[in-house]
Amino acid sequence: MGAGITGNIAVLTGAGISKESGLDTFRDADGLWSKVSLEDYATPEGFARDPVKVQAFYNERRRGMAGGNIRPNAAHEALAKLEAEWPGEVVVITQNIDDLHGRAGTKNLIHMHGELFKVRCDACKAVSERRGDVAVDEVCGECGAAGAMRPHVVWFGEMPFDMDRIYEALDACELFMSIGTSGNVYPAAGFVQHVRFKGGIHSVELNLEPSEGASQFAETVYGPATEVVPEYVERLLSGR
Ligand code: BJW
Repeated sequence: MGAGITGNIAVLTGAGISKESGLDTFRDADGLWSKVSLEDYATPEGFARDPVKVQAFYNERRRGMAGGNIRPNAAHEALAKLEAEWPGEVVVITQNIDDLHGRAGTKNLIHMHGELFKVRCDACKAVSERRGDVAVDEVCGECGAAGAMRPHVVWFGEMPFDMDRIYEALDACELFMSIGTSGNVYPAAGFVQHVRFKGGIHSVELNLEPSEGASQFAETVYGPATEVVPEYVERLLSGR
């Protein structure tokens, strides 16, 4: 149980927290990787082979998210409430590229796998906001390079963002919560081991089912995120 915890909290989230908002996970039976190949759509090599196909995939996901039907759910809202009311620091480290934590009100937020609503120029590395489609031959507004724009996301083989800040937050926390992630993808999958080895940090997994790393957590709670996350947050805030 989280009772007795008063210090900082580090929260890792994955696709499962956004599932009940209407977004696909990756590795569930109906997940994205059951529909498209991750080698083709989530690697720099796949992008180099067929940029038209990969840009179209991200354009479609961007349009879906911008459409107005995808909203933060009770789990995103509970984490924003935790940050607002908790006496210590709460940092949310999300693997998700959606904007649902931010829209729910989370401010101390790290998008370790990037953001769907941002694009990056591979030539000058400038990052810019983007709600609409990216054209394959688009010219960068910063440096003028043509055809160098890409989604500002982290593909396999690329370094996730803000790793120094993430390990600082993990080292400084008293509670590590992992929510809605299957524990298949590193380095995020290794965070629970990191806090275990450090010692003195309570860890809890909140997921629909046991993840790959479930046995490494001190506590596990299984159920839909919209139920288990608000309940767990209320317990923390009431000190139970
Ligand atoms: C619910 C729910 C509900 C459902 N309520 N729960 C061999 C060994 C070890 C590592 C490697 C290796 N070979 C290569 C690597 C490294 C590689 C890796 O991990 N590969 C593995 C496949 C083995 N990793 C990388 O390349 C990363 N970079 C890297 O390692 O750099 C070097 C480095 C070294 C040291 C330190 C730092 C860096 C980059 C990984 C990039 C991942 N990119 C993607 C795509 C992002 C863009 C996009 O979205 O299109 O990120 S892949 C995809 O997987 C996405 C996700 O963020 C990520 C994780 O998925 P997630 O969130 O866990 O989703 P699912 O679907 O797997 O799970 C959902 C869970 O929710 C399930 O458990 C459900 O049960 C649950 N759920 N409904 C609660 N309602």
